[in-house]
Amino acid sequence: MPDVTDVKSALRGQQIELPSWAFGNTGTRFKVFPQAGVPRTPQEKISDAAQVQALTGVAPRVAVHIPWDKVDDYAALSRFAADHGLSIGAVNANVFQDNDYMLGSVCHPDPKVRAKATAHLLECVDIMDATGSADLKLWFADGTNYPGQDDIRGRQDRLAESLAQVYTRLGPGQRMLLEYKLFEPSFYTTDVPDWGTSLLHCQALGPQAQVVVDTGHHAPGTNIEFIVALLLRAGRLGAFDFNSRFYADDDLMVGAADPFQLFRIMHEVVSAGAHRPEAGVAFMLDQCHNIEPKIPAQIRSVLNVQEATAKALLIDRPALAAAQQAGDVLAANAALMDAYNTDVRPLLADLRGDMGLDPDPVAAYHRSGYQDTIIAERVGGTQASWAS
Ligand code: RM4
Ligand code: MN
Repeated sequence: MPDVTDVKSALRGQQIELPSWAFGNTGTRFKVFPQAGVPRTPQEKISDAAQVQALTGVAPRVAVHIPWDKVDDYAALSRFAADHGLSIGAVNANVFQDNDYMLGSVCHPDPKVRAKATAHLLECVDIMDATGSADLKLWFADGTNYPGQDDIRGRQDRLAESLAQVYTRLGPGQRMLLEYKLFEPSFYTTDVPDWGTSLLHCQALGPQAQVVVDTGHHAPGTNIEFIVALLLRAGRLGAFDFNSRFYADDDLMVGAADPFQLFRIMHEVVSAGAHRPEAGVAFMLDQCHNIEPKIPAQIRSVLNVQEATAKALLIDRPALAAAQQAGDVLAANAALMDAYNTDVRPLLADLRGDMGLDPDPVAAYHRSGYQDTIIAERVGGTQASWAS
């Protein structure tokens, strides 16, 4: 069995990135339900994210989404984050909420619309420069709804052209992370629907372009850990957007729908040594908390990622390798299941003790009084929301 000290030190080094938008009001296409105490400003979102970091100790970065987190002075925003114990993670571009983008953004048939979308992506790189962010994260809603609506190959050419312009603008330590999604909001074709399309574009661009795997962006039944293994092998797994789904892009708390799938994914990650920060895989959360209180839900997600990682670290890898080599199917499977069925909560509570943290971050949050404070203080103004 792996040495507990090694497992703990790996878990201590893990870095999970929080999405700023998870702290704002979100919902479905039917309704956004407002919650008391929700942030009105990017700074208030960062303050909330800082609570998650303070209580878990493994969430030191917060991703921003532009223009939802637009400010006049991004360097000041980065300093504000630093004062709260955080740094700015990925800068997420938004080319899906402007009226001009009805027929697409960087794949739009009109070059003027493509230029506008590309200019926004370049603006996001400026924001990376100002904040010290290393990652530009791109997700495109582009696609078509009807056969014949547009030229499928032509749209790929337009996409490649825009991505190349943005890629050239990246600094040496900066990456472009290209996310894919099977469908929605487009229902016939999506311009970046799968990991293969994303990978082809990344390979054409160069080594600073990497694929993002959002766990909610596949057809039901897709073997996500297989995709993860292939991307790791190709050196192109840039990041995860972790969330859970039962049906489509549900964006539920990480590990809520299928903790076993999360474990299988983390097994591939750990077996490649890619859980270590220096491997360059960003473990981002991408969630929308519709009905649950946001800060404790983010804490829950962080804990669920930690639990899956701990279980993957506990796999007896020499025993697994020996069983695989011997063709002992049952023993190989048992090596995984023994680790998965281990209750790692005492180990994680112990680790938090070592880190000077409360062993139960959710309970500590409820005791802290932070929720009451923000409900009392955040009155008036416009609550942050993905709908605006
Ligand atoms: C998209 C995609 C992006 C996220 C937005 C909010 O579906 O997952 O990563 O930035 O939603
Ligand atoms: Mn995502």
